[in-house]
Amino acid sequence: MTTINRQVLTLDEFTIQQLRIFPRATGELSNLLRDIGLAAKRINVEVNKAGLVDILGDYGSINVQGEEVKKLDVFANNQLVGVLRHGISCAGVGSEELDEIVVFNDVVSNQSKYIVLFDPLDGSSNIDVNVSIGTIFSVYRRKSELGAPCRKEDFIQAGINQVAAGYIIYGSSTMMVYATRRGVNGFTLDPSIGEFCLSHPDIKCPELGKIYSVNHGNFFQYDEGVRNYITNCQKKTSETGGPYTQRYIGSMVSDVHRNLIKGGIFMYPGMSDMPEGKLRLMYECNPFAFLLEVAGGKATNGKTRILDLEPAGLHERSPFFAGSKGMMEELESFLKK
Ligand code: P6P
Repeated sequence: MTTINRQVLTLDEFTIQQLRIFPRATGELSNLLRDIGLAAKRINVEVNKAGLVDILGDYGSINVQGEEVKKLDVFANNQLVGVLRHGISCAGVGSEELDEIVVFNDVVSNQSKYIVLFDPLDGSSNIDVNVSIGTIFSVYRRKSELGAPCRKEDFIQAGINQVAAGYIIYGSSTMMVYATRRGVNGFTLDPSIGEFCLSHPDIKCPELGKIYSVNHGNFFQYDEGVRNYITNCQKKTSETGGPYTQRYIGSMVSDVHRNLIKGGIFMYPGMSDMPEGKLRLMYECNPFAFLLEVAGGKATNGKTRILDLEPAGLHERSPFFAGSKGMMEELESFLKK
């Protein structure tokens, strides 16, 4: 009797299963998430070859297929724009790579009720040292009327309005993790079948943790409350036993993913010469804040809940503190002093 492989749900099967639970759903969001998964699979192929670029030809050169080899973040951006433009669920996109929004403005796209913001390849400076990097995305329902092209105000919305948000981490394995209001689920790419398979159902961020993530190189540029909290992390044993440990990869997707799974706090504070910090509100802070809150964590700018911040533009920055609820509350007690 041959044993049949344990049946695991693929991303497609999972999103369709969710549709069966909500018969009134149009399926647009499920289609959109599958489109992002398709773009991620194509990006994954190129990211995995990154080390070979010198062999295959430098960026900007012409490869054996006669195509120009693009910088990976430009390639990733083009994959996401292309798949979403040719899908049936997205009216337009905003990208870390593009100054302005891209309005798809065709009959089908204009009828689509969603818009997507993304950082196509966050941490791409880590590629040439083979550190894990990622794609971060954020989905909103448009505010403008269906049938007309989407507009800038469809993109400038507070994070609390997000319908879905998530990331793909191109690491030792490639995972797509996304949240809707129903929960956070993680899918690991099975290269043998080329499908994302449900590997981490209903992810919850542990309420307490032992990991704190921050760039110590900027320590003396942080506010006093932040410095006092970091010093506290170095002194105290965590409630979960043992001293805190410092883990910082310098790739947001990798650092936040680890802390989501294991428990921990990630900080990119404002600094004396960059009071708003480095991370972008619309396509780095908001998606992770939404996902972490659905998973039971918290995310603030040090004063205000990230999801309550009213953005003024596509590319504004925000200080970012996020992770385990208990650790965030401990941080807040230091920031209030
Ligand atoms: P620093 C990568 O460039 C990035 O945008 C995030 O992925 C990462 O968390 C942060 O910058 C690291 O910045 O200043 O600590 O190198």
